Amino acid sequence: MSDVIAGLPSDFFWGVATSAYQIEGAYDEDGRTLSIWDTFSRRPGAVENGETGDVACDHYHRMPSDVAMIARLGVDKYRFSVSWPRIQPCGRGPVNPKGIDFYSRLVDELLDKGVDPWLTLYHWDLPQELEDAGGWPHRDTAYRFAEFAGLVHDALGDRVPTWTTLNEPWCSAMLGYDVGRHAPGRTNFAEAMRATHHLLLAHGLAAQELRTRGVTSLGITLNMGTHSPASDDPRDVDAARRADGLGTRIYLDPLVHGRYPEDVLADIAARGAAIPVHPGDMEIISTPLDVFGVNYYTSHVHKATGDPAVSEVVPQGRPVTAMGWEIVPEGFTSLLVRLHQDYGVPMVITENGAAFDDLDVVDGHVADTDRVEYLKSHIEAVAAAVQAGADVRGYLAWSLMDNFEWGYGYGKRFGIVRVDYETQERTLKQSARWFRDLITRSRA
Ligand code: IFM
Repeated sequence: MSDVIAGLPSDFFWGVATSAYQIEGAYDEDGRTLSIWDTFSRRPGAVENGETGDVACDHYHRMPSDVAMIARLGVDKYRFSVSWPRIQPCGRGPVNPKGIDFYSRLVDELLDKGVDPWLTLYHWDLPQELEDAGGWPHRDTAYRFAEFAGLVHDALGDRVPTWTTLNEPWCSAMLGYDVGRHAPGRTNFAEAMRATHHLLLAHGLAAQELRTRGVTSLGITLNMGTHSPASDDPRDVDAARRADGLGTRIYLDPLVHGRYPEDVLADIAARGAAIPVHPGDMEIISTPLDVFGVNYYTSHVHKATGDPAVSEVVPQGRPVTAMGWEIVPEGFTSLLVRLHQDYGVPMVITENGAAFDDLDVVDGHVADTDRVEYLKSHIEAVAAAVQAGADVRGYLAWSLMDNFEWGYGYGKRFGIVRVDYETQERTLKQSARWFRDLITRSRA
């Protein structure tokens, strides 16, 4: 056990994370309107078994007992997201009092139990009306988001110390508008590039809004891994460069250096698309960050195909999680060291974890030893990065509990707490107990 945390600073913090659509349910209660995920999940074939987030973990109704469970894990922080259509129905106009009240009570419960609230403003649940008006490819959506950020801060800013604007804009832009595997399910690369820029603009505008209101712990969360070439063949090297360009640098270069990378702009232009930059946008997007959130699950090795827009991901023969994602903890170390060297912003691991096949509860226990191993090896990888000089301040496990895993529905379980979706009973898995003990020992 001590090996895992050796090498981490004494003030390193620990937490668990969730997102609104994945756990709340209550999709049509108390004035909430539909989000793009409510619509998309009803599209035949979009989500396995036709599942939706209508009920999910019923967290909306079980919040106090869920917070008590979080507190029992001994974590410092709980990262959650707010549902835009619950707080500001239709994405415009005044706040819905019942919607914001839910989050106000959540924040109070957390503070009462000694857990710091960490609020993410957008984890993929765009109000459907804003999608109907053009969605993220439409510039106005960025301004609507900044307005939303201000409204949320008006209500919760006195009690929430840490604010993340967007979670994984790559998924919103690429999976939502290019690949079509996520809501809203469009398949148009040019729209995805417009969405990418407007998501970054939305982040920058919201960051400015929050800064003027005095927020001092502010950031964005990206999903990343390493991208290596399968061989020295220049075509494979180029395939890895492109994947890193569209996966990492297209976000971090504007955020930190205030410009898009030239090679990425050229790749985009070669595909007949463009980034719609207006004068002043890059200054807004590069509003300084206090904390940069890193979500890590796996890393990739790329081989070129005949199509420069598509690379083949070459399996390396490693063990995989239930998602089919290879387990590559050393990629985590390399990624964090590289991010530190190239961008130099203090980092927090805002998500890391794994889905493994569902295990039954036996005598009150869920023996998820594979998840314990995954978490252990990845926390060790973070410690190795810290030892190599990376500035990483904390680690939040994904996820607090099993939940709606987007296009996979409820079949993929990432929780350290098991959820029985029939009864909504929560059971701490072995991984939750292990994580709790790790936190206790790290304090000692
Ligand atoms: O469940 C998701 C989460 O919503 C965003 N990051 C990746 C997780 C696992 O796929």
